[in-house]
Amino acid sequence: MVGHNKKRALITGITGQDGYYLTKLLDEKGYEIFGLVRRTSNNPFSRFDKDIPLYKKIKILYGNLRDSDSLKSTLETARPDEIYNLAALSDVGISFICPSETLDINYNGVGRLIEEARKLNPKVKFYQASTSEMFGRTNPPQNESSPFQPVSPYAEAKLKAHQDFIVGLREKENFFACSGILFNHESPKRGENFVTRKITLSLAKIKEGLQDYLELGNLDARRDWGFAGDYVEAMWMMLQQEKPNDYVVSTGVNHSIRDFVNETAKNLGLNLKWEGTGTDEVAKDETGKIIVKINKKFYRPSEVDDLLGDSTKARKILGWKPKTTFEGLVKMMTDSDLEYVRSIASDYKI
Ligand code: NAP
Ligand code: F7E
Repeated sequence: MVGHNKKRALITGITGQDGYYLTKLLDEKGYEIFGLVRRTSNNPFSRFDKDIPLYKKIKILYGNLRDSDSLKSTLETARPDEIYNLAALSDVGISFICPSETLDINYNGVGRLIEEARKLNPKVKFYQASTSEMFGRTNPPQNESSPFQPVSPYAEAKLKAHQDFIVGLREKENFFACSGILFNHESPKRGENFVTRKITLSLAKIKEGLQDYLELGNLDARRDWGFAGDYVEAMWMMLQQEKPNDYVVSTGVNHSIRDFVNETAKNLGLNLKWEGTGTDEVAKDETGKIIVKINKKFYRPSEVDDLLGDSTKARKILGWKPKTTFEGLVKMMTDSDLEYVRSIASDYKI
């Protein structure tokens, strides 16, 4: 009998950063959790490695947003009350290299999932992982009324999904769908391809003598960085409202990539000094050794320069607010990476 009346949630993208924190939250709230997982050659559950009891609670269903049949059978097994669609090709830089795959997963995939879900249960509640990248070049601060000006295949596909399947079906067909327009959120579980984790991991390796220097692209871009653990709470809150709606989720404070490097370096006791400009800019340590340099390959064909979210609506209606500061976030990520690097250091030093 235990668990008989549990709410059922299906999480796509459960193996990603947000998938981990959302699973943790929904488990604490007593949900029965189903996870859509693509078959890959590597262990897809590395993010759960230190959390085996949590991992064991997930009912894993193999499938892919690119394959309607797999979504149909997943939904028939999971019979979810709530669906959290976190799956995506989420790397903006890679979306310029794979635009068709990006469109197929981030736009068509959302349509496939919603179509199958509504056939089975028209009353299902749907959360869509929308993004501040949809604002693109729009001047900060950005909120729900700001115009969208996407500048990457990633942002274009996410915006089309937001307009056609979330706003469109909600307004025309009364579908319970919410878009979380989330600004960048990070954590020790962030993919190493994203700039924050790349910085904390690389500087921790440099500090421990396992890496010579860090190469980055545009240091001037500004992002409103929050903690993923705080942001998944807003996702859940959206689906608990009486009426579906869209919400910006952000801290309201932004920093440049250079600021992120400086804050990480400060935590590691690396005293960095910046010299030069443009692609010749470098950061050196006290001995004059180059620690950070620019490599043009990390520049994007088009850049989003300045994101700063105004989350007044989420704060007022959902009662949500971020608990983690920029400084707290960087410290959390740096400490975690330093511990990790120290744990592998003996493998490197032969
Ligand atoms: P992430 O760590 O990159 O995770 C992406 C997830 O999507 C992974 O579990 C991945 O599975 C899965 N996936 C990719 N393609 C798939 C497919 N064809 N079928 C099924 N699953 C697929 O991303 P995240 O940072 O957790 O972000 C979660 C969502 O929020 C994404 O939709 C992202 O675009 C969006 N978002 C993120 C942020 C942010 O700052 N983190 C901000 C706004 C919006 P594999 O393990 O198999 O690769
Ligand atoms: O880049 C600059 C880069 O890849 C941030 C995704 O979760 O958040 C994320 O997208 C900035 C950009 O994240 C490097 O040019 C400099 O200006 O960490 P990122 P993103 O593109 O903001 C949004 C909200 C999402 O929705 C996405 O899914 O950093 N940058 N040098 C670099 N970026 C990377 N990755 N690597 C560099 O070496």
